[in-house]
Amino acid sequence: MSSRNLAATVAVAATLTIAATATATATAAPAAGSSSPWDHTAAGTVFLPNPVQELGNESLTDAKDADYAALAPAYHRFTLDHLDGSGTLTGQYVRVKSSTGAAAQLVGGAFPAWHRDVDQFEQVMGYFWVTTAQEYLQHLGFGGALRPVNQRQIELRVDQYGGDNSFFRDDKANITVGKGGVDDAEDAEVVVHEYGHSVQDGQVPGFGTTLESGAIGEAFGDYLAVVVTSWRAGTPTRTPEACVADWDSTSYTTDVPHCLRRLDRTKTYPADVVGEVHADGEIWSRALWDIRGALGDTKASTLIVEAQFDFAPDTTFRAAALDTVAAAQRLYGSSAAKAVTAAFHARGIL
Ligand SMILES: [Ca+2]
Ligand SMILES: [Ca+2]
Ligand SMILES: [Ca+2]
Ligand SMILES: [Zn+2]
Repeated sequence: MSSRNLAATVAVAATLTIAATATATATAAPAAGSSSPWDHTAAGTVFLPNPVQELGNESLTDAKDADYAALAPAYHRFTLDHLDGSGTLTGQYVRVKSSTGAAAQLVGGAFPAWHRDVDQFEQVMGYFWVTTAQEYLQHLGFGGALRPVNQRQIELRVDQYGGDNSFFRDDKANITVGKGGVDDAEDAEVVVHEYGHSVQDGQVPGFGTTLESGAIGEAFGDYLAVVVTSWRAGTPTRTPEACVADWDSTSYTTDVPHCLRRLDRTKTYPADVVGEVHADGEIWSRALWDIRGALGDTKASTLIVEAQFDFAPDTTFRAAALDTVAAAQRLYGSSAAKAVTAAFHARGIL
């Protein structure tokens, strides 16, 4: 049980929670040398990554899912790729299902310029940002010089479920994004956070069975949310880059800037452990943030993801930190390994 608003008392059902069970099925990639069935593209309208972050306007509110003038500059036409050519949001890395509205369909070769007051907008957001997250991993070399990471077709459901709640169910390679407060899929950082759980499950089936491994899962989702959105939309200039889910969190936070969580808090281990995966994840995510600060985005994310292949499903902070140092050493040598060690040392983990 956990509230997204870490300052709040227990009010909301578990949010951004994970439930680890069985392995998901993989979808076969097209055979090498054959023309890909996933090479279709179409324009769609998205937030990049959310209106609060882009516009720097912390007073934007959900307003019951209304589309209003202050949001207008946050809509962007962008190309959706890796589509299958069916005219729906079905692609190589994600297929979108909705239980709250009709499935998005191409009209004249493009997805209409839906805004946030219609369900299809969230479907397009879910498709775009899951695919973008996989493209980020590929740009790091995963699936090229490095082994593939989570190159399977997951299902993303837009659902009324549970109010303000999104979660990843690895028994079905399934992400569900809820519609409480600001609809979760209207904030790319919520979508990518959930995809982070899928990534870890793809690397280590059933990952995150204990408090510390679960906290690592939450932390990695937050880290991935920030690095993927900065990669695609540019480093934010009007909100702190370390702030996760600036828009979704307007529904349940009062502090400005609105953040679900941050990567740059000063929590240390074990003093700040509270026994809740999201809160304790801020210990781990700060270490990831510092690694990125020391080594840059590409090296940091590459070694962080590469290390995760070695994590046990019930890993501890310490064991996972040692795996991460070892990955840094293998990929980039001693000075990188030292920087990673320093980041975990600063958190009290090593
Ligand atoms: Ca909406
Ligand atoms: Ca929400
Ligand atoms: Ca953000
Ligand atoms: Zn989560």
